[in-house]
Amino acid sequence: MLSSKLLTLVLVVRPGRVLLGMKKRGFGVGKWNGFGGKVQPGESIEDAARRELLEESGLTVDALEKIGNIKFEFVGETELLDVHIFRVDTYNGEPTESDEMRPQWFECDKIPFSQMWADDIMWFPLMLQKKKFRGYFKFQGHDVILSHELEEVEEL
Ligand code: 8OG
Repeated sequence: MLSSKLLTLVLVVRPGRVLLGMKKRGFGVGKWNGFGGKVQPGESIEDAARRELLEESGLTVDALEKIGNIKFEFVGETELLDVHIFRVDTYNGEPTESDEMRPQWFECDKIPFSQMWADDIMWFPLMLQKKKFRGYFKFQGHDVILSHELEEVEEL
């Protein structure tokens, strides 16, 4: 049976632009991504999202909107990643490089999907349109999607 691990992912959006970070180490190294990581024991998912956003980008936020939930299976691994995705439109502070991430703004029509997780190109358009979604992706290694489901939902 598959166990699952809770993770967060925060996308910071300004009109026409999205903030991504180049992952400098660990899981997903070399890919542009939002900010996030593992939920710690005793921590709420939203608190974990705020903490990781601050640690990795230097930004603080008032309101986080939950916009997606995607579960990832990696063939041969027993742990499912249960990623809770938030969108942020208002923040405090200036994006600052951390040990883990180098932040950079991208125009929404120049998002570097070829240097991102392969699933992102499928759900970023929904996220940018503020549509909520649920998904399931089955990966072979870190680059190949064997199967997936993705649906827009009213509520998460
Ligand atoms: O703590 P760690 O860096 O290992 O957390 C992994 C981060 O990567 C976390 O924010 C969730 C995120 N993430 C995945 N899979 C995918 C994916 O397929 N696409 C994107 N955009 N992010 C992902 O774990």
